[in-house]
Amino acid sequence: MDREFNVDRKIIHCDCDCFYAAVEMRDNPALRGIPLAVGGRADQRGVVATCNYEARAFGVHSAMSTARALALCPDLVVVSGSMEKYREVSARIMAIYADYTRVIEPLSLDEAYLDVTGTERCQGSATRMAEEIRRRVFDEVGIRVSAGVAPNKFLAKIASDWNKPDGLFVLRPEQVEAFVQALTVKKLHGVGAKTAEKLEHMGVHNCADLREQGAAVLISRFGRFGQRLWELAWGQDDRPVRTSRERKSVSVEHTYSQDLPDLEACLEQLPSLLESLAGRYGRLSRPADIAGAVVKLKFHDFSQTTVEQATRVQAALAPDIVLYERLVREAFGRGCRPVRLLGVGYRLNEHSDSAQPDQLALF
Ligand code: DCP
Ligand code: MG
Repeated sequence: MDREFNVDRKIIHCDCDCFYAAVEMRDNPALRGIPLAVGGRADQRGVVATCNYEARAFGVHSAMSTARALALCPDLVVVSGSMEKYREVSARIMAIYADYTRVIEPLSLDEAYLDVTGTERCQGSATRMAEEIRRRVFDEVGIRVSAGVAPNKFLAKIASDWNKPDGLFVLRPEQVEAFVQALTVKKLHGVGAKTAEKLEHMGVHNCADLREQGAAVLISRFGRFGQRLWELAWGQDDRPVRTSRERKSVSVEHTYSQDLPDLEACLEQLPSLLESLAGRYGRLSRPADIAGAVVKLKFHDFSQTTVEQATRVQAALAPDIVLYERLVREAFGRGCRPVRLLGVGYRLNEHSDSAQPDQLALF
């Protein structure tokens, strides 16, 4: 039993290269080899959902306004996307993954973890499985997938990004230690620009530096996240690949660098939060019915409150701003103090696959 427990897992993380753009280039040869973005129109305050690598060379990236993207790259071709098509392509790719394991955790349309620990295909070699998967997805679906192979999810995800695009990176258990020590903290999940800067000030650049700080210091500086940092610094991540990832909610939250002083300031932040929420909802790997609207609010003293209201929305064209304003008012009224974090979300129906994806006006 103990031996079983200690067995190294074999996790593959697969992530398609510039997914929406790749689908568009696959279907229209005229779009290949030129800078291409999928997104909304500049004259409608649209944003870039993604762009191909030719466009990235100009500094264009996801979530940038299309107007800004065109300023950086005047020859950029912008096409509106089709979520329906991307869902269909995604399903075909996931079906290939299913030939290798039943333990698949999709994270979005173009990204999934596979636990192939017990798989006998390819003589049990996860590296060969990843190679075969990459080849098959290209031959059978026409899309390039980058893959990472490692003993846990955290490392597999970093690995798939390592040689992107069209790359494979394998981290064998015996290579993990050296790799993690040299790994820059910027690659750690949850370490954004702000945390990276804080760590930089502490003289921490890579995971070896993190270890030197010790768990106590990290926890005192970063709270619960410090504990997580400590684990990551040692390359540890025991999270299982969760198969039936029935999502119960989808949400977006933001911690403000300066507290929002009053209710008005909170309400002002709503439109941009709701826009992100709509984007995130649209990218769920499976369509899901919305059962409720949720607002979370953390006051400057870290006390926190959540308000939820059931709604019967089937598929959201856009989040109902009036409803969210009411929820924010109610949440704020419980504390009437400056606010450091504001979050908005949907509660999802657990057993639903009936939402009409094409009703989602993402672009
Ligand atoms: N997406 C989006 N808005 C964002 C980020 C992503 O609509 N802010 C969509 C478009 C992407 C898809 O999700 O094609 C997958 O997201 P990824 O982050 O995996 O980005 P790409 O697959 O486009 O590029 P990469 O090659 O970096 O994986
Ligand atoms: Mg991708």
